[in-house]
Amino acid sequence: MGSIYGKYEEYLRQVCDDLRQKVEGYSSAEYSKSGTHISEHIDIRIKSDLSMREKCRKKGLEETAENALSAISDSIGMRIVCSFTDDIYKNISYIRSMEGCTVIKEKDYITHAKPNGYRSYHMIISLEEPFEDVFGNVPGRYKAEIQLRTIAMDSWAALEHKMRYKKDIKNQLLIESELKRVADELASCDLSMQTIRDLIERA
Ligand code: 0O2
Repeated sequence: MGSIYGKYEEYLRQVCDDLRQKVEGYSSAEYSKSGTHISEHIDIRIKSDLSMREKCRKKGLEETAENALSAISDSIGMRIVCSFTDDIYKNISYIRSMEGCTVIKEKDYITHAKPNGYRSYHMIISLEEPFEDVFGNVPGRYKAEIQLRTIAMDSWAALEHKMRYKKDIKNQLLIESELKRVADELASCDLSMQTIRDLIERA
């Protein structure tokens, strides 16, 4: 069986490169201006063929390139991890202003954390690119999901994600409430670290 992305796989790689260059370019420009890093690290990936097929099946969609690249929004996934909450919002403003970028959806799980304690800012964007998309348009449009988090939010999400796959364990409810407590404590630390940075900048 060939890749679900078919001939678009090559284009997806180029969209990833373009997005990475834009976001990293912004980071470098900010560093040159202020001497501080607006992001701690940036990851970008193309959803694997296997995961994309599984997602299509879960959503009751046929396993086609059209569905993978239009009905599903995270064939390209970027994560921007920042030291401070303010930096997340600076990156968001930059992404909104990027040339050829249209924001399709935003979810602020930082202001409105999920009930389990998950915090992150999610954006679904569409990028105009100089090659064909699944609808045959040139220039074409490609979707990407961007998750923006602090280091603390990222550590919590990584650990919680690992533990989510361990079913059939004892004390499930206690574990969930402890995870939520830790998420809230980390959020409080993020707030304190932001306040400390503001104090240092004002001093
Ligand atoms: P994976 O394996 O990480 O790719 P929607 O269709 O928009 O209503 P959806 O698709 O659940 O709802 O979107 P949402 O809530 O924006 O979540 C998308 C991604 O955010 C998830 O991708 C996770 O990566 C991450 N995420 C959301 N909630 C949680 C959470 O409670 N814990 C952790 N660790 N990550 C979370 P996938 O495709 O579900 O999973």
